[in-house]
Amino acid sequence: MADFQTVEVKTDLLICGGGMAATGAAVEAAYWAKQHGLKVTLVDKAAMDRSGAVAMGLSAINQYVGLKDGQNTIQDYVEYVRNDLMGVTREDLVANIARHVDATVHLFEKWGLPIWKDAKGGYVHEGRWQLMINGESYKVLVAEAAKNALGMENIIERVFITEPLLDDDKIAGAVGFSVRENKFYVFKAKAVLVSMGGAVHVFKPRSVGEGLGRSWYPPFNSGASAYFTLRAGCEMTCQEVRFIPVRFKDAYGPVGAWFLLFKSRATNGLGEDYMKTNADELKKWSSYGGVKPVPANLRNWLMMIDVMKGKGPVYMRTEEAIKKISEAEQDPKVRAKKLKELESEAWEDFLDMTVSQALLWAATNTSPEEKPSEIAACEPYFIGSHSGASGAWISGPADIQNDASKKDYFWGYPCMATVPGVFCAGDASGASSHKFSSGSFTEGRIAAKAALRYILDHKEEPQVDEAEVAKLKERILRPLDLFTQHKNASTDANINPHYLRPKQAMFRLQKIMDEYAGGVGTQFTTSRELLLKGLELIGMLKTDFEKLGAEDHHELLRAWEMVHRTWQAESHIRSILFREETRWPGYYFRADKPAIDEANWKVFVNARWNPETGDWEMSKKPIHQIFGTKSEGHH
Ligand code: SFD
Ligand code: AMP
Repeated sequence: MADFQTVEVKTDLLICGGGMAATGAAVEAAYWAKQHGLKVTLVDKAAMDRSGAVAMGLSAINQYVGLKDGQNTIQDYVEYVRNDLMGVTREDLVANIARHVDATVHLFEKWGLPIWKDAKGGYVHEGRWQLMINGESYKVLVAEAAKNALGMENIIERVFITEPLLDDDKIAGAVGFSVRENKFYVFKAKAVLVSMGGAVHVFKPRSVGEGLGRSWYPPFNSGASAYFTLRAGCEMTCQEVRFIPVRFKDAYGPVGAWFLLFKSRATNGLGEDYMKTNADELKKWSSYGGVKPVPANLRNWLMMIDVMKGKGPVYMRTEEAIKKISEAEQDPKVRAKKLKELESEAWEDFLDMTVSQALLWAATNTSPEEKPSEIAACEPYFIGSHSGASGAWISGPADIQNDASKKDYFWGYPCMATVPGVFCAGDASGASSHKFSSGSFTEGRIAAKAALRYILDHKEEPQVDEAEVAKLKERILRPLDLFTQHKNASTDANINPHYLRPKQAMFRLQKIMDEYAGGVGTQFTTSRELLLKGLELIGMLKTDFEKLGAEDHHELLRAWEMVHRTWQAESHIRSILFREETRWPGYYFRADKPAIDEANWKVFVNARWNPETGDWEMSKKPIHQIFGTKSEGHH
């Protein structure tokens, strides 16, 4: 067997991941742990300074409620999220983050994040909830805060968390391996905070060939949160709610600044504004078609209708928007200055968070003030923190509930999943969309505080079955052994009867998802029969995973990332299959159930893999409205 030393780490709270939620958790946990003499350990598969979704930086903070300035109320935010997700949201979770998120943003500013200011010293808003930042170093900055709080001696980088460890029906820790050294890690913990992001490259991406690997959400988000919680036996929710963002085509530059800050239109190839020409379609989608802003999936859908009719390409009218703003200035000198300013803001928007979009502009001689740029719907992503909703089913807070919701949504510790001791935040927790970077950090703080409270209430040391650990070690390192043993069986190491390389497994998964589960290649359309066939093929892929081969540490990471992604894929298919309606056209369309069905399906779809039987358990969970709607006044 591959010669890996076993390293045992005993801790109280194990934070898995080093992204926005995990750094928030580290800052908060350090504070409470010091008071109670508890140990907190953070493990990231990469280097925290540039790991996860915010690696490249961001140009906006997308959740800021502005409670103190009376700009908005918590109910306003809850309504916004409820409408955007076509009625499917946990209002207790959304509100809990919304009431704390402003304080997080103020901390970011204190730590040195430059937030744009207007002439009066107020924040410059991109839209109602979004603030503009100079955010190239956003991640470095929050990582620094986490490191200062926790101390480097409690942070382990470049270790890939692979599997949960259980003590009967509660969590006992996790195992993983170093991606640099021959070390296998066994973490024993009283509570584990899962914050390992969402999942990318489950579906075939639009970028193939020379562009392969590019995506909007980062490829390093590879389904670890979903896998970990599923394998621990946690109930999951909204696993059918994928996110398909509209992005600048081919390099995935975000559109928010263009739509909201620059107030740009998007038009089809004939110059028509599809939001206007296709507006009648909105009436088909219950009351959600009439809300403002139009839900993200419906905005996608109105655009896709034109694409399917052959009315593409679709353009972001950057030249028109810039002209309109600069021409509002009467003085030619002021106008020229404004034009320069807008031009540099446009480039910075991409340079702050999607550098390759700026490169693509340069490479295609695109000056945004002169010509429009193509936009397109991306491949589907799993991201509980943006406009998707997939993740673990977690307890809400005690105090934001009504009688009915308290029964279904509260089991003692905010952010705790249905398996005792497992806490989730950011992309890892479901049904609380629109947290983004600031809300994920905030949820990490909430989860960490609750996890430490749980540890104080449950002091017993976790019992770990050492025989089980030995088995896991053998299984996790097996791809290295398989490769070493058999690599000379053929002349090309990629084509070998004894093993499958992770990249080949990736192509197979992506082809299955694209063709059977509604990817780009099928215009996001699927049906019961297609899904059933997809499930059969996923089953075979999972069998073949026993034969994954890996040449080195890095490829071992790739191998396990594929296993993780595939579990996300399977729970997605099972959840779309279970929900017999089309609720989010523009995210996916069930051709055999083409309408929304408020009477039967205004519910959460939950999925659980039973670790004892290996069976999947699907269920409906009620949606409780805790906050009112504007017309009824505030509750
Ligand atoms: O414009 C393991 N996001 C935006 N949020 C904003 O607030 N403003 C924006 O401008 C945003 N935009 C945006 C965004 C993301 C991206 C990629 C782009 C643009 C191009 C969204 C936020 O970034 C997102 O909501 C949060 O980052 C989510 O936080 P979290 O913690 O759930 O995920 P993470 O930050 O990616 O961190 C994941 C961590 O887990 C590690 N990890 N560690 C150990 N073992 C394993 N097996 C692991 N697997 C993963 C990762 O290394 C990482 O540290 S805009 O488009 O809307
Ligand atoms: P994006 O760059 O698309 O991720 O958008 C950033 C933020 O702006 C997110 O909160 C989006 O939900 C929001 N947003 C983007 N486009 C629009 C739009 N056309 N109308 C309303 N909100 C939008």
